Amino acid sequence: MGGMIAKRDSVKHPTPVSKLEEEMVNAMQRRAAEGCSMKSFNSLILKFPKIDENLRRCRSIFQQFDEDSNGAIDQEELKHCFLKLEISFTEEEIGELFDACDINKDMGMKFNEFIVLLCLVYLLKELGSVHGKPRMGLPDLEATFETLVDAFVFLDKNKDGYVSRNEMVEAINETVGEEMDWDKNGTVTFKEFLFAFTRWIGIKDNDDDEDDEE
Ligand SMILES: [Ca+2]
Ligand SMILES: [Ca+2]
Ligand SMILES: [Ca+2]
Repeated sequence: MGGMIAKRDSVKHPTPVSKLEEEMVNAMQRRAAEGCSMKSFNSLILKFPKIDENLRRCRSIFQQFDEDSNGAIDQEELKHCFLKLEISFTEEEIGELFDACDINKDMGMKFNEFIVLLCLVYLLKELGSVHGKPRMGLPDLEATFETLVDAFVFLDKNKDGYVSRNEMVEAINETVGEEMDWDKNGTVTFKEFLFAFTRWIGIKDNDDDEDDEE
């Protein structure tokens, strides 16, 4: 068990199961050291519509790289994809990324797996590029990835590069406590729930006279 200082989480530090996971954890810890601009779980939820829109738009990128249009990007197609985006990976790194993101193990990147893969690339290729500048030439998508990385850093309270179940529960507790329970009496009524929901999907209190596009 060992004499570790008491942490917020009682669980032991997970050990990375692969080199890729270790790189991901290191990248997240670096990002955590730089700080996080997300202030609440609620502010993340407020961004869901935008995230949704940008990720869906990514389908045309997917189709472009699915050269034989069979609905999946294979390893050869992925190599061409990185070439086109001017992202340099070794053969071995491409293989690792592919394996890690081929979640259903059918030897192809389906659209959802491809999104995961691109976001990992975004995270891992941060070193050696200027912070905040597009590094894949896909500014909208990269802004979305940045939000997702930021969200993860926000959730990872003890900054170990993993979001534990406790950290997730803590974030939800804060959201329920501070964002949904308006009268702070410890419970959320259906009315409060609905009200929070309108905010989450982006409906503001003055939606009618709003002409500024974000
Ligand atoms: Ca294909
Ligand atoms: Ca797959
Ligand atoms: Ca953590």
